[in-house]
Amino acid sequence: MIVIYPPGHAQHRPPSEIFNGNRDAHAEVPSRIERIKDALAQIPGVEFSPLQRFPVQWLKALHNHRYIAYLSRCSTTGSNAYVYPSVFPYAPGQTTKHAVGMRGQYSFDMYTPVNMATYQAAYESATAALTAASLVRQGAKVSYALCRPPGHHAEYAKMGGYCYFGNAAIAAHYLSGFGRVAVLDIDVHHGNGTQALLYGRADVFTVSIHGDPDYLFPYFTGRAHERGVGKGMGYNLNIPLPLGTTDRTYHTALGHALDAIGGYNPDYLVVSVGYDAHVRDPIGGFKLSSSYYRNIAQSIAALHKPSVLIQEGGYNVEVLGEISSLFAGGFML
Ligand code: SP5
Ligand code: ZN
Repeated sequence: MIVIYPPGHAQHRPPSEIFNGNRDAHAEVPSRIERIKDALAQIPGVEFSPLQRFPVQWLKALHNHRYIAYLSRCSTTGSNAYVYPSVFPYAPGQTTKHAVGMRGQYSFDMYTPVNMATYQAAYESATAALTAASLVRQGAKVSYALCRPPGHHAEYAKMGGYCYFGNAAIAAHYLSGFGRVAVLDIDVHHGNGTQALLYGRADVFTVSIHGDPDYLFPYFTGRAHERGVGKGMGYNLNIPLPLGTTDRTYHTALGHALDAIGGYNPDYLVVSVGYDAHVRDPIGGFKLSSSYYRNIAQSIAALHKPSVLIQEGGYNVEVLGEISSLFAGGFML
């Protein structure tokens, strides 16, 4: 397994997220990825490989160029202070040049602030995903991009859910130039961004297992009736599960997801790996055990597809080392 680590992530450290008018400690902290990196470094058969350079065109393939330019401009402010949205567009398609307005124009929540380090970190995170994809295209069986910030909530022109660029969708789009691609998202939250960025496509099959949006972020998407649009109809599969879901229930859903992916018969697999369905995650609400993560990995690896693992969520820093070891180890069994 080849692991890609984006060093710039550590400069992006939002202090807080705004929830119901309160400033809560931000869950998406740098130590998450440090713990995972340290754990993976202990595993025989894991090697680290540096970030390769990819031009911004790879971001523009899936994101609005003005959105990218906005994030890029935020990196030139010379201020370490994080800015948050206050006012959101009140009708579809509305735009503004006002700094306060733009924060809302390019966001869908108040959990995902920006400072001068955010663009570089998010760009490197996407680059880690692209590097991992290129290594698999060149023949590696499995690569693991330690993406931070995460990506699966980022929309075409909006940040949200701690995400800025759609790392998994970007990697999938890259690989779609070389064959059919399936994306499997096991983060506990619905990957609304991945879904939206790939919704009209039949050359990328997107599957997500997640907490029922009636009870969990991102609330507005992730329902089973969302199956794609146009040529992409039938190439998006959502499997929502109730809060409190255990290993047993999850395993049935995972079986359905893997059967569907096997039927699609992709040349490449992209896995959005979140560890926030773990029983000790502070925001997930599922009850998966640590040892079951080895089982999940083994089941996915049994598809025998060249696979790119993309880090998404997982917020209990105390257990991320253990879970990621079991997951990476399970993939290499
Ligand atoms: C990538 C990823 O996993 N993003 C998840 C974003 C979900 N954030 C939800 C934040 C929940 C707010 N905290 C509630 C505190 C109640 N006291
Ligand atoms: Zn998540």
